[in-house]
Amino acid sequence: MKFNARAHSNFALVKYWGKRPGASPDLNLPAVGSVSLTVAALATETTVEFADGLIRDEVELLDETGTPVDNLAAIERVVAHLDRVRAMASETRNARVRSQNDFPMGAGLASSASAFAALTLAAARSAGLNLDRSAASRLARRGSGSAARSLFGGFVEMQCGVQPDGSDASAMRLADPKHWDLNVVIAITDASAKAVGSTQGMIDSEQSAFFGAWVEKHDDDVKAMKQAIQTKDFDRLADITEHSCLKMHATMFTNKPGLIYWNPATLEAIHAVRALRAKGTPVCFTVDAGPQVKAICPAEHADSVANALGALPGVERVIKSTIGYDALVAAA
Ligand code: 2P0
Repeated sequence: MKFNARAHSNFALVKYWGKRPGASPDLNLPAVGSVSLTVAALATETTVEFADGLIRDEVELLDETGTPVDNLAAIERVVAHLDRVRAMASETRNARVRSQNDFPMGAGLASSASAFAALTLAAARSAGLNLDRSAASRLARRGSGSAARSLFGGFVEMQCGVQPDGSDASAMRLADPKHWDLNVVIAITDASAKAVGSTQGMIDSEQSAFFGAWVEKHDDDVKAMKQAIQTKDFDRLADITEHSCLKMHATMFTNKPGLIYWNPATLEAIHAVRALRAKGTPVCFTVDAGPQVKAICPAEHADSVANALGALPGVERVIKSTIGYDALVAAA
């Protein structure tokens, strides 16, 4: 059977950065938990069919214009994930995979989150597995840590877990998309693929002298963020979001050699967000493993935030998004 899945990207308010020490790389266990928002405007659609007569997996990755992406490392990551599904389902056949993002890949817009969430759902169903959301989230995590969160819409928590087999390291919904009408305004400052991927970036950051402090204080941020979401306390959400983002980047800056994903326009956009907030607009920023700035604000302020960020010289374009819903899968 052929299945098609669609999953949205997500941005962390409290970041995941770093792997659990000593854990198997294949389990991909995070060192810290995280809290994210699912992003409606960014999605991946993936079709998978395990079929007779294929001598190898046939993987076609398409960019937002429908052009095939020539990225061997990305294809190998997809095949490794298909191997996990095959092992779980006792499936011996190869698969045909077609996956398309509607946004730039590998540019700090969490393309691996939506991609591995969609691949997990489509591949699992095509192989005859009937996983609940929690099990699908754990499987998606092995493809990419942030993908575990993209199974769910709304406000999502990823728990880092303590079990050696990762059975408690999965994501769960904290609140429905309708709980709080926030928007994300994404300021694209450079859509090209980054030189250092997140996986390598976070492994390198573990050498930073600040990494221990990052892990030690992390649970406080997760707890405070969950309260801020529950009580819809925007000022608190803003403070924790910026704090978690800057702490994460501090572990990158203080690696040897330091990893700097930001460009001058990233910093311009950060200051522009802070200036808006100082003048009374409820808005905060976050930046992931790339140079794009994501501004988070109540929906009624999204147009003015988008206009302000779009007017900055180094901002190529802005994308406005509501909060996204659950990933979906259906027979194709
Ligand atoms: C996050 N990022 O919480 C953080 C913030 C980027 C910066 O999760 O190695 O691609 O595949 O598990 O999920 C990006 O890391 O890393 C990420 P892997 P992933 O969204």
